[in-house]
Amino acid sequence: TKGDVKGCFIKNAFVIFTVAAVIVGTILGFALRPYKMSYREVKMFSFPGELLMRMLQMLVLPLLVSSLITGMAALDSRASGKMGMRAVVYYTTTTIIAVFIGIVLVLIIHPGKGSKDEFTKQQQVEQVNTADAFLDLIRLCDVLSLSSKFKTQYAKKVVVVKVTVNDTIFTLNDSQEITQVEMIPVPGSVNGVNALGMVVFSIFFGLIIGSMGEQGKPLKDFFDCLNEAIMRLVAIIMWYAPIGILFLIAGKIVEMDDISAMGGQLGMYTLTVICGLLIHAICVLPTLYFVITRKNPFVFIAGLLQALITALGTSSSSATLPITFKCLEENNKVDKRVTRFVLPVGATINMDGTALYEALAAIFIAQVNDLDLNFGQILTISITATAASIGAAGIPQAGLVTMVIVLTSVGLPTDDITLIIAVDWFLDRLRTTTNVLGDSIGAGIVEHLSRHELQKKDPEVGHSVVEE
Ligand code: DAS
Repeated sequence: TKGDVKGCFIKNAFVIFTVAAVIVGTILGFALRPYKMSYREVKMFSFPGELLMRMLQMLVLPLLVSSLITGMAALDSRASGKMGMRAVVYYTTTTIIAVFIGIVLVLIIHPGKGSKDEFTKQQQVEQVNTADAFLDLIRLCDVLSLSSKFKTQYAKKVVVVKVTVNDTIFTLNDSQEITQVEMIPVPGSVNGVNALGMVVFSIFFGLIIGSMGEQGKPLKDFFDCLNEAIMRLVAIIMWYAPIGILFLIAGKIVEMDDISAMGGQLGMYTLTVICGLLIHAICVLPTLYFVITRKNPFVFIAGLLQALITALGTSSSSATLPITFKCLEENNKVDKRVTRFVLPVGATINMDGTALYEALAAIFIAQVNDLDLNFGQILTISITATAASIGAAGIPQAGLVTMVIVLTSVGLPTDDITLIIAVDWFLDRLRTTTNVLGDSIGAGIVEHLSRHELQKKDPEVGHSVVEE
C-alpha cells in the first residue's frame, strides 16, 4: 500500500543518509587536517555534532525511566522474572565469551612484544622541560585552594600538560594555550546521575505499579504517555542525526593525533582489538541469535544499521539508546514490553565490547612492561574486566576510566593507560557499536524465548520482520 511504500522509503532513507554522513564526514575530516585547526576552531566546527550528542543525552534518563517503568508495569512479576532471568543469562554468557576472545587474541598475537622504551621511542617521546607558565598555573591553583594534579605527558617533542582542577582536566601545550578542556567521566553516571541506580529504582517502581492493578492505572498511563511523547521526540531528532554524525566524525578526524603514532606496537594493539570486536560482533552474536531463534541474524542487524552508526558516531551507547529503541520496535518489530525492559538494563550493564577491550588492553600493558602474567592473574583480569564493563556507564571513554580497576587488580601501572590513549577515541567507537549490537541481539533473543509469556498476556505479540 502507499503507506507501506512511504514507511519503507523513510526507513531506507534514514539508513542511506546516515551511511552517507559517515563517508562524507570521513572525507571532510581528512581534507581539513592539513589546515591544522586550533582547538577552538575544531570545537566550533564540531558544534553540530555536539548538538546531536546533547539532544540525545537529554532524552536518555527520561527515556530510561519511562520505558523501564512502563515495561515492568506491563508484565506481571512472574513473566518479568522469567524475562529478567533470560536477559541476565544472556548478558553473562556473551560478556564471558567476549572477555575470552580478547584474552586469547592478545596472548596469541602478543602485540606488546618488545620493550617499553622501544614503545616510547616509537612515539618520538622526548623529555622536554616544563615551562614556568605551568608552574604559575599550579601556584594559582594553590592560591585558589583548588585540588590540582599535575601530570606531564611528553610526546612528539611537545610538552602536553594536563592540570586537573577539581573534575576538569585542562590540557595545555607549550605555547601556554589551553588546547583541551574535558570533564573526567565518572564511571556509572550519565548526565551526572547514577544510571545503575535509576535502572534498579525504575524496575522495582514499575513492578509495584503493575501489582497495584486498577489503582496504579493512572500512573501507568502517565508513564506510557511520557514514553510515547519521548519516542516522538526521537523521531524528530533522527532526521537531524545524519548531520550530527557527519560533524562528529569529521571533527574527531581533524583533531586526532598524528596517525604515525599508531605505528608499531600501538598499531598491532589496535588491530588486535579490532579483530576481537569483529569476531564477537560478526561471528559470536549472529550465531547465538540464529541458533536460538532460527531466524536470519543479518536481516535483524540490517534493521539496526541506524543505531549502530549512531553508536559509531557518538561513542556512547546511552546516547544511542533512543535510536536503538526506534530501530528494534519499528524496523525489527520487537515487542515493546521486551525492549522497554531489556534495552535500558542492557545499555547500562551489558557491554561486551568494553569487557573484551579492558581484558585485552590490561594484558597488552603487561606485555609492554615485559611482565608475564600467570593463570591466576589472567583469571583476575577476566573477572575484573567483566565487573568494570558492568560498572562503566554508556558514555564516551567510560571503558578507559574503569580500566583502572582491572590494572590495579593485578598490580599493573595505571599510568600506562596513557600509552593507549592515542587510539582510544577510535576503539571506543568500535566497542560502543559492539555494545549496542549485543544489547539489540539480546532483545531479539529474549523476545523469542519469552514468546509464550508474551502471548498469554497479550495475543497481539510483536512479529519479527524475518517471520513476515
Ligand atoms: N563508550 C562506552 C559506551 O557508550 C563504551 C566504553 O567506553 O567502553 O558503551
